[in-house]
Amino acid sequence: MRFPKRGRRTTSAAVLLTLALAVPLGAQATASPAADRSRAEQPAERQYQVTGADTRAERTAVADTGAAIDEVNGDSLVVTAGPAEAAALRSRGFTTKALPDVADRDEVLAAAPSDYHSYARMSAAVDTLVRQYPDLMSRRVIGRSHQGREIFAVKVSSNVRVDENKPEVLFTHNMHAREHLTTEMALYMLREFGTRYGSDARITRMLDQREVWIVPSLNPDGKVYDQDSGTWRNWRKNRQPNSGSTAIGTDINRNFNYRWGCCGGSSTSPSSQTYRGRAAESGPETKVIADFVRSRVIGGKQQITAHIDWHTYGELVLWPYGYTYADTAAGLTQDDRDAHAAVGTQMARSNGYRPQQSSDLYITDGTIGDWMWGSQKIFTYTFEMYPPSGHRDGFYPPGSVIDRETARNREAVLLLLENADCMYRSIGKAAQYCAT
Ligand code: 0X9
Ligand code: CA
Ligand code: ZN
Repeated sequence: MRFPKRGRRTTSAAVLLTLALAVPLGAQATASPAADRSRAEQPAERQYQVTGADTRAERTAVADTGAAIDEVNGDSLVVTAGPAEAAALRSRGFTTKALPDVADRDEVLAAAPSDYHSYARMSAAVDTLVRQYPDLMSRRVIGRSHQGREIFAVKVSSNVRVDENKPEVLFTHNMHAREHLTTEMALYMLREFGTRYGSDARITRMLDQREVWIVPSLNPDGKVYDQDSGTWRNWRKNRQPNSGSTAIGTDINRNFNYRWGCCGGSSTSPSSQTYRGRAAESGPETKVIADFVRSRVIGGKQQITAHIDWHTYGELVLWPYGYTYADTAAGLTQDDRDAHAAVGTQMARSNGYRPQQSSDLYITDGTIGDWMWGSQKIFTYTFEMYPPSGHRDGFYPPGSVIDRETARNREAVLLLLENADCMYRSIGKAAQYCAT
């Protein structure tokens, strides 16, 4: 990721003062708040361009150092790594080139933190929508983050106060802190459902026949940390301390309890971007969403049939598994794989993203997608939103793209909802799998 030069300096004296006050006392000896911050939290964490890795096996070797792969561009990758991961990359024969430093970010990024809803503004916007459409939307706190913030779900359906017998569809957003466009995607969907119910035939039908759950932020602590100081911090993980280490955070998307840590797709090191946590579901945010999904098993039957976990970036539609290169594996038959691929490909045709199995990128383990399918048999997709790999906007595109890039996924969302009553219809096997 390269950052556009913008001549704009947004760091006001007030912001600098706030930052200085937010820094732990022991770290205040040096002059620059940005330097203090990175010394106190994640020393010298930065993005690198890595060359020499052009196969999925080599990308998995890169990921195995504990670096987070942010981009795949042919034989060149962009990763976020600390010094240990960068050294490991070099010792394995990869070439690393440092990209512009995190501390300079506020001067060069196209997006200002105020271009995106903060957690507080997002929560207020959701409250307004729920008040505006009380028969269609309700908000429920499903648990709390490490720092005690509310993780909430919005249910959207006709007759919303009654738990009806309709296929349920789940959308989770912003598990990775810096992926702010995904929270905007949640707000877009809520606005679209609210304003079009009763006038748009497809939306009306879907909200009559499905119960939709939208979780706009799975990682409120990380979002606040990344956005609310006035300068972006390129933060990914949650904000949970790790005992025996000064490094903060667990990667929620390596912390789920299906083949957790099995396959070299996550790190045991707390300083890594892909730290898997001390145990599966050790991250409170992981447990909150897993408990919520388990709570949707009623009379022995999982009510949720389909799920999208929204991320940025790369413009991809991904399906399970991530822990293995194999197309089929335990609990994932050829028909399961084919139905995932059929609906995934349809959705990708509608938004222009690239459809593929998750492990085609690189091996990951303990992800939400592998757990959703492996443990709950919920059809599940990871969407990597705008921009495409190699684009300078990276995790922080300017606010001017939000409307276009959220509306771009309207059709994909409707396609998933329309298939959610019988995902196997997409491969012509409704009679075999969905007879009632
Ligand atoms: O590595 C990740 O967690 C995701 N990419 S991101 O750049 N947003 O961090 C991809 C996860 C895909 N894996 C599965 N769905 N199994
Ligand atoms: Ca129900
Ligand atoms: Zn992500």
